[in-house]
Amino acid sequence: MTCSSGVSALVLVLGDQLSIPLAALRAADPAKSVVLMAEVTAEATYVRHHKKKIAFLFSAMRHFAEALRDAGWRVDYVRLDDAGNTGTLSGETRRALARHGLGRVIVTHPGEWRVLEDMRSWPAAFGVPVDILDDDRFIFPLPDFAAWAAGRKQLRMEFFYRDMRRRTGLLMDGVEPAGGVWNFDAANRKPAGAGSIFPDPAQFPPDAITREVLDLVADRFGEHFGILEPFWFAVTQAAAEQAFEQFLVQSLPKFGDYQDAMLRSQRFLFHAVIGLYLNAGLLDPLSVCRAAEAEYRAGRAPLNAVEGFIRQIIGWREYVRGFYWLNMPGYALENALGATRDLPDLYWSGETDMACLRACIRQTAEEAYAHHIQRLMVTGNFALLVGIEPSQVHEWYLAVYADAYEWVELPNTLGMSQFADGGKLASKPYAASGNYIHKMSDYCRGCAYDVAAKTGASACPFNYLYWDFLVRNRDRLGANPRLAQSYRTYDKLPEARKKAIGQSAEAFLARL
Ligand code: FAD
Ligand code: DLZ
Ligand code: SF4
Repeated sequence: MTCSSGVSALVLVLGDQLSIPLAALRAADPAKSVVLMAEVTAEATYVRHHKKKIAFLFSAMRHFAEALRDAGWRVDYVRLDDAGNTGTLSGETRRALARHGLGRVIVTHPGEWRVLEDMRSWPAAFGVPVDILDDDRFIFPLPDFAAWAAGRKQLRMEFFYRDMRRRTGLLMDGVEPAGGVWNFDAANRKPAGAGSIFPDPAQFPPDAITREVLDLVADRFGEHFGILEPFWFAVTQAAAEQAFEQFLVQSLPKFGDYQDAMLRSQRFLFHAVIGLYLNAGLLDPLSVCRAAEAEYRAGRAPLNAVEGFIRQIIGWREYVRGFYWLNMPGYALENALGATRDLPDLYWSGETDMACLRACIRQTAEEAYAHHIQRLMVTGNFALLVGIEPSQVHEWYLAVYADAYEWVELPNTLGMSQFADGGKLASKPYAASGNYIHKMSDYCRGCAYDVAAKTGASACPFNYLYWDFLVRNRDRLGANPRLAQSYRTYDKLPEARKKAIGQSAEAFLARL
């Protein structure tokens, strides 16, 4: 994975590598090299990505190509509808090598196993060396993650996170964590109160480049999930930085407070809505963490908020990336709970009388965004309880969110949300009854079901599906100490209630 500096090469920049200091760009000589960027059907359709996600990436790619040209690079940009476009990354790389007579490819480590495997076949297929350089936009190199994981019986994010705090010096006072504790999550569980005012994330009207891309996406991917317009995402580094600055001022001070809350009229609450920018390379993870820490040090944001935000990025984000590469390719196939149900059509149509699911799916269609608890405790929780095959759940999450790439989406979906890895990532399944959703949201008020009712046709389905899930998976989950209390509670229920739970679940699942 090394490369002599400043060489002449074809530098391939992928759609989620839109960072000027990218490893592959640093390694090549701009005077003797050509940058290849290619819009290809295969990447837009291997899962049928949300229209807004494709539009965001194509527009950001086109803007990035301009920025590279301004920085002195020769850029060969292949548009989706260019004559001769082969529709694949390998096809476009092969064509570009021939077009420019170059004898080497340099690329930064891709975010997906599938793409890496493909690239590994290129030296033989193209007859030129292909240098795949470490992606040092991530803070923790992959070999270090493998070393960190080696010999540990169980991997847990919290210990990784503490090492990351020490490694980066973020929120450290000498060798001690700022404020004396590592994690302030206990302060971060407030349900959203009536009257709270939540700012919208920064929104940007489409410019001429984006307008052209929107027309292309409407024309070519009209059948894909999601609503294309209004489109307001940032598509340049400068605009993404502006969106982040706005978050720092407007929302960071309250970031922790309502992190787990859900409101039908407020889609973003105090979340940053920067996942799509970080993952495409328009924002740098370490820089955003340093900027957040500066807000705390200047007294403009409290420690619980800043610690919670930084933990998501140097903790969860880095952790799931290391975890993905450590466990692939087998991880994508795991199905520890033996779930076999097909993904119900309601995940695409949003047509259901369950108000929480309807709201989260509609929001996903409109924004290509839902925040973590909507993903985990509504759509994810439902898929877990009714036993949808994890690979189908994975495909859905990978397709519908603008920030979704397999390295981050797969561990979150398969591991955290569906417990399909049997507990490698999470210590217990995130299964919950309607009571949790009721406590953290205002969805239940407008629902056809009664969240207080436990069984029967009008009862909230989450209530009986929760128990049915535990009963169905007793042989796999019964020994989990974190579920012991739930199993004890179930066992103490009157037999008539247990029977009603089974009957309600059976009737619901048959209708599904
Ligand atoms: P905020 O809540 O404001 O958090 C700030 C940043 O922290 C995020 O932008 C993100 O970069 C990082 N972060 C927060 N939580 C996580 C996490 N669990 N894992 C990794 N990074 C995290 N995140 C993705 O970036 N891409 C995905 O495809 C994705 N799929 C998910 C699927 C499921 C089933 C679940 C439960 C979570 C998934 N997440 C994914 C994690 C999380 O939901 C999103 O990162 C977050 O909602 C993005 O919105 P935000 O930028 O407003 O985040
Ligand atoms: C997601 C995506 C889409 C929709 N289109 C392209 C594309 O046309 N060209 C490209 O280089 N990359 C695209 N991407 C991002 C890739 O899918 C991503 O680089 C890999 O999945 C690795 O993370
Ligand atoms: Fe969702 Fe149940 Fe509440 Fe309806 S009652 S919104 S199904 S949690």
